[in-house]
Amino acid sequence: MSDDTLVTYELDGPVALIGLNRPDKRNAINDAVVDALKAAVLRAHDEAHVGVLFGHGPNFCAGLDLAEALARATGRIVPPRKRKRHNWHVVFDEIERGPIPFVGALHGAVVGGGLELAMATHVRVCDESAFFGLPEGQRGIFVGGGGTVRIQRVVGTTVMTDLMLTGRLLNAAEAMTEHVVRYVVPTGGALAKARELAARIAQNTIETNWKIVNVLPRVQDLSHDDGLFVEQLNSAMARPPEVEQRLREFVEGKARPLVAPPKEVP
Ligand code: 1HE
Repeated sequence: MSDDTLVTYELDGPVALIGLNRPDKRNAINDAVVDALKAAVLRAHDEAHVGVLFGHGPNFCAGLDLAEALARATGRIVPPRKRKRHNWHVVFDEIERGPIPFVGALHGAVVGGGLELAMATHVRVCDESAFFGLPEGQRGIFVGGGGTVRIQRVVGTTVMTDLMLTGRLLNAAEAMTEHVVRYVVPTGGALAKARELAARIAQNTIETNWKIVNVLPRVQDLSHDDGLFVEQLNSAMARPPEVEQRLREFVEGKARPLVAPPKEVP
């Protein structure tokens, strides 16, 4: 069951807009939020070509709900009798390795589990208000939303260890340097930029988008030989008819031009 007030869902043409909606608690993630997020993500898989994930209010997400974590630590929430796969892992994997790409629109706090969630999205935009960190060390806990895998692979062990041991926060520019985000925009502009990027991504074929988000992370984990083999299998997969149409459009000079690079070199 999911609570659709905790996570909003809106379809804008081919783009699903999914918003964490618990601003009074800085969009901290409790079990009900994870369930609602899962429902929204699965709905987007069925209805949309691209998803945008954002936070309502002044923050993206303050991570794990520490009040619920305390209730669990003190036995007020009884753990399930069977050890199931961690629900965060299940949902974040649905985002990262599902059928459609996700764009993350980040602002304010993007910390702890909030950063882990953000890193499950494929293209990440932040505004200048955003700050990033892993305060788990200060709370006496450890990352549990896939951060050891997703964050460490992007920023490297040195940076992640520093973030976790010292509790250091990164600003937007530093997050850009560490590849946590790919776009930085003025404060208040992250969602608009994410929607612009999502609309552009939605113009790719569904098939290519699926390959980009599913083949790349898996090949990253393979040897050189196995990676090339998987690449060959995927590029030789049966192509839907729209591929021929797109190739023809280019050959006949009717294709959309490539996106122009910025004029100024940063
Ligand atoms: C929360 C949470 C939360 C806020 N769980 N309730 N995450 C953290 O260690 C970050 C904890 N949060 C903060 O450091 C700050 O709240 C913020 C920097 C994000 C925002 O500061 P601020 O001044 O805007 O808000 P606030 O006054 O600190 O909090 C407002 C309310 O949100 C307050 O509740 P209220 O009922 O007293 O109004 C806070 O208690 C509540 N709140 N953050 C629960 N996280 C699967 S492993 C993942 C492990 C982790 O994510 S560890 C990192 C957890």
